[in-house]
Amino acid sequence: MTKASDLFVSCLEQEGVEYVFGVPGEENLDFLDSLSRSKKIKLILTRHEQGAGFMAATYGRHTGKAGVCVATLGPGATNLVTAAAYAQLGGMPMMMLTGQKPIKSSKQGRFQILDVVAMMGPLTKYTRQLASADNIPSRIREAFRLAQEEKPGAVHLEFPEDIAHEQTDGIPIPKSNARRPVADEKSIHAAARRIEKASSPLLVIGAGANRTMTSGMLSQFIENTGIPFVTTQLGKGVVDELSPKFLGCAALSSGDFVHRAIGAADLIINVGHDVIEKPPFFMRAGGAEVIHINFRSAEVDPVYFPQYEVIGDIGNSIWQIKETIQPQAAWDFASMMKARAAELAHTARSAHDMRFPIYPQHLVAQVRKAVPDDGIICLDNGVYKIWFGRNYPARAPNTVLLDNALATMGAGLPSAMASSMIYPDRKVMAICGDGGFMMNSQEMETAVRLKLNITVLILNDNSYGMIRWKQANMGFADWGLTYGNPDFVKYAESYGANGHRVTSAAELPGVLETCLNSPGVNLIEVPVDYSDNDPILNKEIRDLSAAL
Ligand SMILES: Cc1ncc(C[n+]2csc(CCOP(=O)(O)OP(=O)(O)O)c2C)c(N)n1
Ligand SMILES: [Mg+2]
Repeated sequence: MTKASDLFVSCLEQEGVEYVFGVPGEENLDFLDSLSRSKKIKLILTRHEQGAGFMAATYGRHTGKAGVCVATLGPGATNLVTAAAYAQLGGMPMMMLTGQKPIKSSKQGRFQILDVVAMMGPLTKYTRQLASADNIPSRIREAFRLAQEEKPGAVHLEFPEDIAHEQTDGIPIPKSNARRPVADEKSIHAAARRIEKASSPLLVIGAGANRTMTSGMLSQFIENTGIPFVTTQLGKGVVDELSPKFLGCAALSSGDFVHRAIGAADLIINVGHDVIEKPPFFMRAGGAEVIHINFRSAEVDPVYFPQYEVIGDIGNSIWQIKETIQPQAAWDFASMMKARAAELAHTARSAHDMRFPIYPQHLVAQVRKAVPDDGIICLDNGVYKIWFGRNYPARAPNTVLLDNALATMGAGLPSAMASSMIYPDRKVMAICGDGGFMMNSQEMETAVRLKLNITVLILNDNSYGMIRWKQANMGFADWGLTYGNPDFVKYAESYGANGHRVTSAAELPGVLETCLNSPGVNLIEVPVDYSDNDPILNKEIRDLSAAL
């Protein structure tokens, strides 16, 4: 016989779990004790459950294996809610474990008790209470299977205190090696023939294409056929964006050069489209036709009704189409290429803007120069996400981690921390607004304690800049969105991190270089001026691309 919490940990080991991130409570103490004896799994204690959840989700995003986080009942579980939504909407496999009072007999009334299983319902693919120790192996296997299967997402198990110290003769259930189904030949041929017939085909790469096997297949497809590509924000980096075939990332909703390029296509090969992202294009009657290539069939929408669908493993579908397609001399990409050339010329003009506080265009250019191609930047959520999405060429998958699904603030620092744990030999940078950073800044202590090597760049505009910009766009008065900040240099130092403040545009490259090459946690505060948002993002880009 085995103690239930020991069996739980053995099942996690069987799933290949390396870390459990979290903030345990009294109701998790049996689990914690069992975990202390594991030789394979490390506990990563955080300072807030949200930080643990964001780290676990990011672990899932990088590895494809569910990241695990633990919290207590009630308040611990409610603190995990945003991270659950982040993983669920963003397609990141994550398993949440929460404790609960004894379910068979409890003498504490309803103190701290919430129906956590029900609360997690809309936020997960699977949420269950472990009501018997005998069910632990099957529930855990099922939770991991669902978290990791397309579309990956969040799952939740509640492990009540009395069940945790039951005895059971259960044993872990081994993982099966199920393969994903592949698309059938007829749909492959229909797609290939349609692409051959097109005048100006274009590839759009979205969130679902960001999978290990897909990246190589898509790169080969583009190389062999010469068909250009654009990406959504979550498709960034799936294919090298310094490729001459890259036409841009749809970071703005409309009116950008990239939309001009999309408008020049008569056929869109839409790979890994996920409706959770703002659509990079809207279908209309008589407009460009669409081939939907995905793990699942297209969700019905008034602006999305693809004429062709290739359903099955995306990497395999792309490979199969590549094998049968005949690239056509008649394909015409001239208008698309013109839009891209105009965009590159426009971006280059402002890359060396030396005004201070820093302008975002200059900042993006300098960060790109400082970060190696395999370096990872993890963006929090604010105005700069648009500038990085548009202007930062990602060269490899998962080198730009951003959240264009839940688009939550507060994930920048935890996702950089998890990235650095998984890839200790790569340069990792969190890029946060002053608002987003402060939402989980307490994890600086965790980062220092774990001896992580990360750089945390904070863009200081003393405000919720993104909302202030939208407020101005909508013609409202500038009101209610500014605040004060701590002295970020002293703040960093109080955690045992290194603090730097950039005081001129010329200083930025040197400070970036120093921080990226120094061990430990390095924080850089950069004052930022967002006054170009309106003239450039709202006007200049629209006018220039409309005039093409
Ligand atoms: C958790 C959360 N709360 C609120 C928002 C709405 N929101 C989006 S961007 C933003 C402001 C971000 O401010 P900051 O982090 O300072 O970045 P900035 O835009 O100023 O560069 C807010 C409040 C959100 N996305 N997530
Ligand atoms: Mg700000």
